Amino acid sequence: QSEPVSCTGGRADMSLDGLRRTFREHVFYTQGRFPSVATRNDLYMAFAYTVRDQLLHRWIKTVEQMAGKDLKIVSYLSAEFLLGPHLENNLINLGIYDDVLGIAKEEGFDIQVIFDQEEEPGLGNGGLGRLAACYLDSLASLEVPAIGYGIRYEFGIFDQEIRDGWQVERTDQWLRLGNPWELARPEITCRVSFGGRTEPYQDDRGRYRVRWIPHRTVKGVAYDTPILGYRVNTCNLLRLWKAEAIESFEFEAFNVGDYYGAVDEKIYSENITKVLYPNDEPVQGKQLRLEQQYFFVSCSLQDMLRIYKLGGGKLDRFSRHFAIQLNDTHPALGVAELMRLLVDEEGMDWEPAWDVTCKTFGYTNHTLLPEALEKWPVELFAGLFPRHMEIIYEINRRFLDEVRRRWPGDEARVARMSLIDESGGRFVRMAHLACVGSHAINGVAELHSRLLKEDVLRDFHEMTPEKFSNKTNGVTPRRFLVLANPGLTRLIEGKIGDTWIRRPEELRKLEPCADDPAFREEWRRVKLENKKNLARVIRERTGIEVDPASMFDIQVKRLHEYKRQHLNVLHIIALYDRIKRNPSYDLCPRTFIFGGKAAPGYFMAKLIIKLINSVGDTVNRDPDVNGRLKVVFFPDLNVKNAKFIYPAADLSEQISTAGKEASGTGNMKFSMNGALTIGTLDGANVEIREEVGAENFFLFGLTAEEVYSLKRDGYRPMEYFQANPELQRVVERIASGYFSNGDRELFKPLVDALMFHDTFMLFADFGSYADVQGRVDEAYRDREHWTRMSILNSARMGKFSSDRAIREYCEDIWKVKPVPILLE
Ligand code: B1H
Repeated sequence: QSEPVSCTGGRADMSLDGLRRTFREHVFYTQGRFPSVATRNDLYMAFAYTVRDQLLHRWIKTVEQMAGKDLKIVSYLSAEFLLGPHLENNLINLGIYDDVLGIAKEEGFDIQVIFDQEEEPGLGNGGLGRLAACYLDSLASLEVPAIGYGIRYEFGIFDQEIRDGWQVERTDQWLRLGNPWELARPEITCRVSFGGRTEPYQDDRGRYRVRWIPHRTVKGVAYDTPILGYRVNTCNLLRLWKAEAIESFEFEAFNVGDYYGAVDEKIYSENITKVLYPNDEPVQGKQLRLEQQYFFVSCSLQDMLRIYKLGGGKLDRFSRHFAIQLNDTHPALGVAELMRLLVDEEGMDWEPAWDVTCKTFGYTNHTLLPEALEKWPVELFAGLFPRHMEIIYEINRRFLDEVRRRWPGDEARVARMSLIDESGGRFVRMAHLACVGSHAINGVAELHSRLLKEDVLRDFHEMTPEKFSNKTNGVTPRRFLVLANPGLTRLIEGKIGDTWIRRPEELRKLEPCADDPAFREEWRRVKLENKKNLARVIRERTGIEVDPASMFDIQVKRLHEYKRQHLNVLHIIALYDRIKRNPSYDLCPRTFIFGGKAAPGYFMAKLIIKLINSVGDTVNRDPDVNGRLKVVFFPDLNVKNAKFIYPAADLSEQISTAGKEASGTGNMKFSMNGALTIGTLDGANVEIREEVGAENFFLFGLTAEEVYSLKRDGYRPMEYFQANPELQRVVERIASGYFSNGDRELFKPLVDALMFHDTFMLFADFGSYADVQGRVDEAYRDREHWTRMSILNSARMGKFSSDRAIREYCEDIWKVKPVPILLE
C-alpha cells in the first residue's frame, strides 16, 4: 500500500485566503482571463472549479481510505438523476457559503448573478429522478460508500416556454458552456453489444456454454461527478455513461475506404445517450429507450465487477461487497445481464450465479398505474438481446417450476406470474423480472406498499412475503430547506440551533414556538419575504403582478390527469363564478400558481396547461375580480426554479385521485417550508397528515378503497354533475367558450373526458374539494392560527428527510454501514 496522498496546502486550503487565491488562479489559468475581461461565465466557472478542488480533495481521501477495506458499497442504478445546480449546494455542504459570499463581494460582483449562470443538469423527469438525487445526498451525508450509476444524456429534460398559453418545448443545452462538475474518464470504458445471435459450444472442461455473437458494439465512457455529503468528508461518486463508437470500427471502415460509413456508425452509436425520454411514464416499444436501459446497466455492472476484482474478491462473495438498488424497472435488465456476465463471461455455474444475483439486487417500485408497468415486446427484446432472452426464459422456467410446486394445477397463477405476458401479444414483464431477481422489493409510501402487496404484486407477495417492505420517500432538507429558504433556516437556527439539518427529527423542538406570538410574527415575516421574492420572479418571467399579501395556493408537479391540475382549475372557475354572480362575494384574496411540464406527446396534459393559461387570462383581466383572484402558470419548472416556489407557498395542492400517486415528494418539500396541505388520502399524504396532525391538514375526497369500489360499480360522472348546480355552471363556462373567445371546440376533449369517461373521477371529488377549500379560506383569515399550523407543519416533518429513508434502506435492505472519512 502506498503512502497516503498529502495535499494540505495549495488548492486544498479552505481558509478565506486560500479560497480567494484559488479562485483568482482559476480565472487566470483555467479560464485564461484577466479579471477585467472575465465574463459572467468565467467567474461562475472559476468559482465552480474552486469548489470542485475542495470536492476532489475529499473524493481522493474517500477512495484512498476505502481501498483495501472489507466494506460494502451501495450501487444505485437509475435512468434519471435530477440533481439541480451544484454550486450553492456544495458551498452549503462544505460550510463555506458565507466565505464565498464575502469573496464575491470583495471582488465586486453579485454572487446571485454567478449562481444564476449555472445550467442545471436536467437528467430526469420529476419525482423519480429527484428522489435519486436526494438519496445520493443522504448517502454521502450519512458517510455510506455509494456509487450512483446512470446515463449522461446530452440533452436533458426540455426547457418549457409558454406561447399563447400553450407549452412549447426547447432543447436543453446544459453542456453548451462546459460542465465544471464532471471529470471525463476516457480511460474508463466498457463495451456494450446489441443484436446478433447466440451459439452453443463446449469449453475446455467439456462444459456446455453459450456465446453471444452480437451484431454491433458501442463503447461506454465514464463521466464522474463528485457528490459531497453535508459537513462530512465523504465524497461519493455519480458515474454517468456516454455512448461512443468503438475506434476499431471506425478504423476498419476507414481502411476499406468507407469514410461515410465510419461517420454514420459514430453518429448511430452516440445516439444512445443523446436524449432523455421526457415522458414520466414508460415509453413502450421504443427501441432506443430499451437500448439506453441496457447500455447503462451493462456498463455499470461491468464497472462494479472490475472494481470488485481490483480488490481481489471471489465472485461468489460479490453480494457481500455490492448492494445494487433498481430505481424502478428501468434498470431491471441488470438481473439478466449480471447472470450473463457471471455465467457466460466468468464461467460460473447457473445456481451460484443466481444466488449472487438475487442477494445483490433490490427493487423499488414507483407506480401502481397498470398502464405504467414496463413491458417490452418479445420480438424487439430478443432481436436486441438474444442471449438475455434465453437467460430470461431459463429464469422463468425455473421460477414457474417453483410456482407450480407451490400451487399445483393453478395455471392461471402461472400465467399471471410469468416473466412473459402472453395475454395478447408476447411481452417481457420488467417488474416480474425485477421481483424474481431481487431479495427485497419495496414501495415508496405506506399506502403504496400496501396496495402493491394487495394488487399489482399480489401473487409475488403471496409467494415471498419476506421480500416485501415499505420505504417511505424522503427529501433532503439541505437543498429544500437550508438552500431554498435561508430566511426560515436562520429563524429556526436562532431558536433550536442547527443540529436538525442532520437530524430533522429535532425540528420537533420548534413545536413550543408555535405558541409564541413574537415567533409567529417572525415566521410570517419570513414567509412574506419569500412571497415577495417569488412575486418578483413571476413578474420577470410572466409579466403578471401578484400580491404577496394574498394567499399563495400552489400546485407544481408534472402535468398528468391523475394529478388533477384540472380539478384545481374547476375550483378556480367556481370561485370566479361566485364573484360574477355576486360581485361583493367575500373571498380571501388568493393567487393560484401552477407549474410543471407536460410530456410533449401527451395531448390532454398540454390542453390542461392551455386551460390554466386561458382561465388566467380571463380572470386576471376581469375588473369584477378586483384583486381577489390571480392565476399564474410559472414556466419551466425545474430544480433551479423550484427553490423560489416551495418557500413561498401558503397552501400546497396534493389532489391526485386516491391510489394513483405512489408517494409524491413535492408534498414534503412544501410542508417542510411551512405550507399547509390540501390533499387526498394518497401516497405519502397519508403519513404527512399522521405526522402533522389531522387538525393541521385539509383532507378531502374519496379514499383509494372508495375509488376502487366506485370503479367496480361503474362511475357515472353525470350523477355528480346533475346533483351540483355550481359544477354545472363551471363546466358550462368552459364548454361555452367563455375562456377561449367563444371557441367551443378547444376544450371539448377535456370536457368530454370529465363528463363521460373520466378514470380520475374529478366530479366525484369536486364537491368535497370545493367545501374544504371554503374551510381553507376561513382558516386563512385567522392569521395567528394559520401561522401556528404552519409552524407545526415544519416542526413535524422530520420523518420525511431522505436521511431517514436512506437509514432504513441501509439497515433493512443493503446491510451497509457508514465509513467515516478523515481529511488527514
Ligand atoms: C414515478 C415514475 C416514472 N413513478 C417511468 N414512476 C418513467 C416512470 O421515463 N420513464 O419511463 C419516468 C418516471 N415516476 C414517481 O416516483 C411517482 O409518480 C411519485 O409518486 C413518487 O413520489 C416518485 C418517487 O418515488
